[in-house]
Amino acid sequence: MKKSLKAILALTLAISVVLSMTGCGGEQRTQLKVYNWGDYIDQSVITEFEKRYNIDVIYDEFATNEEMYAKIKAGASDYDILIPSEYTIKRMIDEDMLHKIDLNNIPNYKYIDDKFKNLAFDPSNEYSVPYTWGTVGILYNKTMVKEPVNSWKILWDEKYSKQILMMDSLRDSIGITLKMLGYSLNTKDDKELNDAKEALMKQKPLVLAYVGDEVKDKMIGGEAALAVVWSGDAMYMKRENPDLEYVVPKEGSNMWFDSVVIPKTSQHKKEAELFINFLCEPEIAYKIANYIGYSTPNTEAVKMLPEEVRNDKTAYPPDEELARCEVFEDLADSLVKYDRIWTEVKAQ
Ligand code: N2P
Repeated sequence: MKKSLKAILALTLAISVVLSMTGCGGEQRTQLKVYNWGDYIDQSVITEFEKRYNIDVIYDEFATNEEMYAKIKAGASDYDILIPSEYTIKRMIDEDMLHKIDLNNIPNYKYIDDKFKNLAFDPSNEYSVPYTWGTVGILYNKTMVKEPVNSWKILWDEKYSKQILMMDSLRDSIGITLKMLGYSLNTKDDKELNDAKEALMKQKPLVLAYVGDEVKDKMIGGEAALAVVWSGDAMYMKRENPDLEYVVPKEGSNMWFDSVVIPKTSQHKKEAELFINFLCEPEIAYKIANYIGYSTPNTEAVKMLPEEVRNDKTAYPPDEELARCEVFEDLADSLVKYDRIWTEVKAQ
């Protein structure tokens, strides 16, 4: 055999080995790239989706809306699915960053409670499908805090110095401070924002840490007395440590909605819609809600939850408590004011 022919044969063999190893050439599996909050799904449902539809899911996590938005805006990612909160969804709609979702491909959308449809951030339900919802509140350890907890002001009480955990999330931490002061958590007013900044600066020496998902281990382990948390995480922590209790303070708080969207970076819109429909399947929505602790907007999934969960006011609060809450709005150009405050508070 001539040398060159041998070389060609060897090369052909090498290419076919590589192709068979990567699964190319034959049945290539689609990869669906999902970008979601940390601790925000039951991984077993991902495995179930991959098996059922012969699709590989690449799953990444973020800690805040701002982190997720910056990554998508930078343009180097190719995610197919994101699960942001309402104010970030609004911003992404306005900036033409999202695909419209064809609800004809989401037959399980019928299980989503009407209460979670036609909300201000996506008034015609064109871009988002509800995933979870909840509130922001104070989680406290009843063995360390003996007085009644009903006001954000307790997070400024020197008695609890270095026993307070704040959220490392600018909208949430500035938002609850604005509520403590009696202002709207969507304010763009310079004086009100300055008052909030001063309050956060004053609070800083009392704060043990500004935390993300680590709040769960810390509060379950009794490392702090009080923490600002999301209701779903509160459900999870209360289950792990019965000394913990959750309250939405009397001054009011934030009610939020996290929904599934398809960014324009997606090359797999059909599979992304298949995934969204899968998430809306009652059994799947139930599994997720039961595992992560967050409230589900899926009417059938709620019915499957244990009675003590369905009746727990932390996850399913009474209407009068929600009436005290405000939903975050996209701040557009005024976001830089919040950004500056947060950088200053953290840097001090
Ligand atoms: C889960 C974060 C939930 C976000 N770790 C609440 N909007």
